Amino acid sequence: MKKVITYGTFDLIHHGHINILKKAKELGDYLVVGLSTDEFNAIKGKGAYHSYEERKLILEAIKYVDEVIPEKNWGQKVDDIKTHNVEIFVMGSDWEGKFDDLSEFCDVIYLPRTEGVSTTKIKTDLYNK
Ligand code: C2G
Repeated sequence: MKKVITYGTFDLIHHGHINILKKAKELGDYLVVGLSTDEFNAIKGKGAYHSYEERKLILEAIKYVDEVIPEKNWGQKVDDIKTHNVEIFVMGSDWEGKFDDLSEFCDVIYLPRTEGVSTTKIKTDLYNK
């Protein structure tokens, strides 16, 4: 079984998130998502509208997602890759190059971001309606 992992906040799930989850799953047989906890989001400087538990429930309902684990810090990725026997690490192209050090442990693949959508844009557009 080829296991894939990706990480993120996945707040206010939109088609950009679905696209990368779909493409990540297509690279293997099993997709693990490292979901940023509320505490880690604070460290990332990202406030999420939905709580970790709510974002986890939504992700687990997505057919491409096989398992959700908490992302608590920047440094856990190597342990996660080893613990979960991950062969492929995937992130959107906005992270291009940032995780190349993980190539010692698994394949590192950056996939094109979906243009024109982001959680921030959704919030802004709704606010300005
Ligand atoms: N994404 C995308 N297209 C968009 C928006 C997001 O492909 N229009 C991708 C991002 O590139 C990322 C994933 O969706 O791979 C999740 O995005 P966020 O929830 O914004 O996650 P982020 O804040 O980038 O956190 O340790 C890594 C971090 O946890 C990543």
